[in-house]
Amino acid sequence: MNARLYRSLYRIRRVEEEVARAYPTDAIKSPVHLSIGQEAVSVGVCEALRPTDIVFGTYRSHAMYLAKGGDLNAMVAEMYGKATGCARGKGGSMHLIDTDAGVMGTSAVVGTTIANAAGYAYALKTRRSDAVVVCFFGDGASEEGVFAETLNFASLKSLPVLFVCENNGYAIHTSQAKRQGRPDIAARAEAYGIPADRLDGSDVTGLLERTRTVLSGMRTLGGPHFFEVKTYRWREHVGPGRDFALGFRAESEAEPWVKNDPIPRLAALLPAAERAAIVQEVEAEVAAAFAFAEASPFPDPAELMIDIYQEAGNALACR
Ligand SMILES: Cc1ncc(C[n+]2csc(CCOP(=O)(O)OP(=O)(O)O)c2C)c(N)n1
Repeated sequence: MNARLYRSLYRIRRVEEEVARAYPTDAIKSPVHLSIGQEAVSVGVCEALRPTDIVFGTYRSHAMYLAKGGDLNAMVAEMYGKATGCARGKGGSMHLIDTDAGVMGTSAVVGTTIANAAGYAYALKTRRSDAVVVCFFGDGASEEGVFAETLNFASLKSLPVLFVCENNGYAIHTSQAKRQGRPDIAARAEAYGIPADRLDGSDVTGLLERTRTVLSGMRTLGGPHFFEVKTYRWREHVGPGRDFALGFRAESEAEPWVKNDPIPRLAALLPAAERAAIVQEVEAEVAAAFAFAEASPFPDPAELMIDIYQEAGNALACR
């Protein structure tokens, strides 16, 4: 299992480092919100999921998409605005989808997918499916009205949804302490009667084990669960760089998280040859994905009016 977790974490880290490298060349046609430093949350949780389980995420969801098995080539091509992208080049980094892998969607609008996830869980319950839905969102999203409304509804209807709040302590440049009267987000879930855990986002194995336990209960008994996972964003809110020079947070705050990075910690547990083989394989896969994106065509102009919403009265062009 260590090798599997290491591979998944290392792969996501390397993809995002390559995104950061490519970004200044303008090959990437959408803003990027990197998960670097937060990968273990997605990997720990998604490793416990079945292919038929469903995830919803935010604009910061490269890690979730890949951890759930989303197609790497299609993700990179999407960022490049190419026709081979997972949203045919129209959505960019913030709107990733791979329904075959159970990645239902991500959104630029803070909080949107919290309600989407509950809706999907409601449908699963109605169909008596034993699949579950996991919804990833940030601490800032917990300030949206839809958060409170959805927790209430999920509790009322006993929906099979695991809410995962990735609490990285910031919404853009504003710390949680400057935004929330009571920082204990898990307690808000408990107030709706939803059992909640407060977890460490650096502990990928602990996250995996806890998710497995919670999901086995959820598949048989139903009902929502809530994780508040403490984590830390290493890069700027949006873009490939660092933002410590802006003064809203100190680099010393990041240091313990960087020191506790699960990637080198897991690497140290693997035999050198096994680690080297994983690195070689991942490097080749990542390079191939960027080459695929580079070589892919841009969408045909005729695609502009396909798969979009139109005003009532006009035909909806849809595949
Ligand atoms: C409804 C809505 N309000 C405001 C914004 C602007 N906005 C974009 S990201 C963001 C911060 C959200 O922070 P958080 O939920 O903690 O997620 P993180 O970026 O830390 O992953 C805000 C306010 C938005 N995109 N959507």
